[in-house]
Amino acid sequence: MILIAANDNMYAVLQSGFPDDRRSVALETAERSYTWQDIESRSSQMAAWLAATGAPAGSRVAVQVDKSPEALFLYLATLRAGWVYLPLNTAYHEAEVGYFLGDAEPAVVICTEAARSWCEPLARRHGAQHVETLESDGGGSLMRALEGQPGVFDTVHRGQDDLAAILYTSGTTGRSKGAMLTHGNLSSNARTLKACWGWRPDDVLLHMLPIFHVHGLFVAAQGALLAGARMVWLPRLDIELALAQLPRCTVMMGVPTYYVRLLADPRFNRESCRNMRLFVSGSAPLLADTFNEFRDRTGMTILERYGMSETNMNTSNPYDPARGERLAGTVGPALPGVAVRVVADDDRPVAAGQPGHVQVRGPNVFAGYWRMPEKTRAEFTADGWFRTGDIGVLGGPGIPHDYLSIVGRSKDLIISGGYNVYPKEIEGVLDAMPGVLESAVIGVPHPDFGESVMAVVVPREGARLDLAAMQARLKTLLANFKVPKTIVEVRALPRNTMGKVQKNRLREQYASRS
Ligand code: MCA
Ligand code: AMP
Repeated sequence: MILIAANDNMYAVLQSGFPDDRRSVALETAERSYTWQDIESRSSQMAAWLAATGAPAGSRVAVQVDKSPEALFLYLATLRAGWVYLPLNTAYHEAEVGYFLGDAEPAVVICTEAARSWCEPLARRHGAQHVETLESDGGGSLMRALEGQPGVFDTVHRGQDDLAAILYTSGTTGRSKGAMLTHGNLSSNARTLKACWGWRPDDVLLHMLPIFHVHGLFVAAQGALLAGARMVWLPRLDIELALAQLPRCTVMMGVPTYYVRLLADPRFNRESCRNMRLFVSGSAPLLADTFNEFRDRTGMTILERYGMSETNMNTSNPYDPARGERLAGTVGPALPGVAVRVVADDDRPVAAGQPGHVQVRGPNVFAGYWRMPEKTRAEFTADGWFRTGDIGVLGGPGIPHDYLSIVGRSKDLIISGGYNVYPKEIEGVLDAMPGVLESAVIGVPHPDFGESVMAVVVPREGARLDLAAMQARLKTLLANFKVPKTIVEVRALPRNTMGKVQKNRLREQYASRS
């Protein structure tokens, strides 16, 4: 008897959820609809093209393009070909992209027509053999290159531990790290979320998130694909379009800013949500005020969950009321199969209700940082727990003992509108500017983005700083969400007796300066 091992390729896993009738609609944009057959045949053509480049399975495809159905098919094609997907935020500038390409050495780079003039030479310099373009309307040289490629493709066999994607997350040292996610990481989390959040084939997901991050790609899009559910595919958060589409949708996911902006529109009400069964929030803390206002306005309770690029989703407030209440300010219990603990500096669990470092373990936890074995070792305990860098509490007054609340971060990180900004990176750029002696970058409360980036700079002796010119210069060097919304000049930074800058004092001082 010949035993054929199941294919653990994430595409094969997703495909197991596709409806039998491949002629039904999978995804719709304002312009057109795409069937499940379109997904199969388009991803086949792209996978066949990747395979025809001759680069071996495991090669990287770096993608910095605007959101489109074709961009999603490209991700699926990468899985099918057994390659590794490397999505990049469209806000990144040349210097930022250059770092990623140099580190990941992709064989193929896909960019926009507008970026080709700088991206192609950069990609070639770092060894890419193929650079093609993809536009938001589905045009571009990639689509022309697909002509003649077959509409069927045998998805390459991959094991649980084979790499599926690398997601770059900035680091507290200022150097970005590539989190290596395996097919097993992605499939275990997608299956768990499908069961926990009750995904159904008749769901309709309102998809407005970007697809270069875990939230929009793995949690939202893969959730719908695995359920065989339809997606209403919007290029970005657009409240006008959201209000028009919501009444026919059942599920929506967003970072807290999405809910803040929906609530800011008086037309958003119970009627808008008449078919909705699930609103998910994550990537940043959801304020209790937003949670409560949302409940009052719509009669629905946002489900907040907690995840990371390195781990996908770790915890979730319950979907099923029989399993417990959704509580404001908490991110709920660990997902089935995922273990969460809160520990002191010595890695021993703290008492219930006490704050400590959040650590996680499970099939969702990544395989390590790309080409950074030492950094990887440092982020895991001897017994295999991943150090998230978040400070949390399990339980507490009136909160079930297994519910986690994120109460702070041990990593110096700002989350602005769901995007992570590492102060160290911005400080490095500021400190290199003429006339700057030193700087401190902090997060301050912001009504729309939750937190926003602010810089406090100290001039060199006798130097005069032009703060507006510095901000303009930063805009050319850094992705827009990293650029400080405010820059202030001071004579000295507050320091403790060890000489360390006291960012908490700056945060208190500037708390109202968003
Ligand atoms: C845009 N701007 C921002 C941000 N986005 N500033 C600070 N923070 C931001 N997030 C700036 C632009 O530079 C511009 O400034 C001005 O705001 C308007 O830009 P625009 O592009 O029009 O903004 P927008 O389209 O309204 O975008 C805001 C947004 C977007 C909708 C909140 O940032 C977004 O979709 N965020 C979602 C991020 C996300 O998916 N995160 C998941 C990460 P100027 O006028 O000066 O040029 S995954 C994750 O964290 C983990 C795993 C998890 O748990 O999910
Ligand atoms: P990223 O590096 O983009 O994957 O961001 C992961 C970080 O986002 C986590 O380590 C947390 O600090 C934060 N985060 C994600 N979800 C939540 C949430 N629901 N509440 C608070 N912080 C969150």
